Amino acid sequence: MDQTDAGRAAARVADRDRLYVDGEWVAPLDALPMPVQDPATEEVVAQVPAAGSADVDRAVAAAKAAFDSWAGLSPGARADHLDRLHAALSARAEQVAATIAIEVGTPIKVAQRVQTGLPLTVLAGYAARARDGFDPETIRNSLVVREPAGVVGAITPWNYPMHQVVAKVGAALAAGCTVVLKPAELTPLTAFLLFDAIDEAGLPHGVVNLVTGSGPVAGAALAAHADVDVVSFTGSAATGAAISRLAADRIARVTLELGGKSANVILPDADLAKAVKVGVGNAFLNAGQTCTAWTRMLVHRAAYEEAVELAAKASAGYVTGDPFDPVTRLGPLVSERQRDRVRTYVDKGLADGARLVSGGPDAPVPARGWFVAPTVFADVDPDDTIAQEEIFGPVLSIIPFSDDDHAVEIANNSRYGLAGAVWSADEDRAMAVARRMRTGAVDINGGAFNPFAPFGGYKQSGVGRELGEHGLAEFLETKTIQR
Ligand code: TXE
Repeated sequence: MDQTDAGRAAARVADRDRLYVDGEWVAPLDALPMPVQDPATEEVVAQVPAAGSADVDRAVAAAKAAFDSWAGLSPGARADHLDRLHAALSARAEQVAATIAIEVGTPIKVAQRVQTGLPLTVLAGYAARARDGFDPETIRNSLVVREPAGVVGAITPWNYPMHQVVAKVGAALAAGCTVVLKPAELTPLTAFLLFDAIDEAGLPHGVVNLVTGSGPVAGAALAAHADVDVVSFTGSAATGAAISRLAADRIARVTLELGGKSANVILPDADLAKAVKVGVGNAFLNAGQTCTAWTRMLVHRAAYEEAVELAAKASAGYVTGDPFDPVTRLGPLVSERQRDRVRTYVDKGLADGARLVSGGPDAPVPARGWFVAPTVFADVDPDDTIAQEEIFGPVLSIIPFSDDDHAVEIANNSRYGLAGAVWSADEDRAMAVARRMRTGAVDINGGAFNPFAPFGGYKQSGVGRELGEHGLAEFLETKTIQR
């Protein structure tokens, strides 16, 4: 057994033929088997159920039946349950990271730190938050209380399969809601591990339920379900719009975390080497399959050619390969479809006349697995397809600007508004640019991601916020009691 086989073995991947409903692993009512593939080997590693609407109905009924007693528990008692879940999930951390490396293709070290460590931090945070309780507010003669919003339908994508699930489930449970989760069909194995932990932690029956299956069948049935009060979705803008339409007929609350095309603005007085290095790392994290990725690097003309050279060199230094090889920094794309999609964008960049400075269609990649070489384009027109559409692959576009106003104009020339960055030796100047960017988050000089601060988008990047107090608010109703 070589090193990569040993790494894969830690995931202990097996077929799963049950769903988790009403506190038990149950046989599906009308499921077909659905394959899960390892994008680095292209092999089918497991089969899981692709459930139909009858299974969604049964799971929603269980969540509805459990709601009153879960909502009626004290927040402290809910915190005890979340603490037990945190302990059970922590005990599986190594298995979770290896499973994510297998089904997403994330390099194992990133899978451990970002894909596994981060959700554990978020879950611990929500347990602690529930323990603090929800004190009523007094406004003149009124008492304003916050109450759980009801049954939550959570629909999640494949790029950060544990984090995106925990951001929803942790907040919903802390708030007193009950949940049905429909995870992405490409990465259901991570969700099964969470539910193994839920089962071990002994959460009350029906409080949290798992239905695996396709988006158009199980996902749509959940979003359209009359007894789902809140639909919490992360994924593409097109699917987010479809889900909003399904929820609109019954006026259900919808929160959407969608795509991005974030700008990394490097002002002329910035530490250029650092800004470019961190910027390339951000754009290529998880093979570029990150909604907040800074996929547009905006550089002042005075430093532009130097930045292009630095970025090309950094990109060429990325080792592409098996996620379980410790030297790998760039794994495969999650699926053959995603790989083909990214290749199409690279071809489009060339056809539109962008200057290829690293990677591209002819750069070598492993023969087996759905790889795309890390690719950097310079001289990208801000209106070009590769500067406008979310590619979701390791493709960086570098764009020159002439002054701060011009940088802001290019940064905001996007239908998205999820994240971004500004680099400058002058913090006031960076802050002024950050404030003008129409986006849900901006990092100044490499400020680190804060999992307790609100996360979400302007414009077509979404509706609502996740994480921290703002994320919790999406799962709470507000009631005014006059006295
Ligand atoms: O996403 P989908 P896909 C972007 C990224 C990527 C593109 C396509 O640009 O290249 O989307 O990815 C469920 N009713 N992001 O096709 O379709 C589906 O089963 C209800 C950005 O994989 O949005 C899965 O659970 N549910 C992003 C989830 O939606 C439906 C993360 C996401 O899948 C459904 C992922 C339907 N009709 C992709 N159709 C981010 N914001 O991080 C699908 N689903």
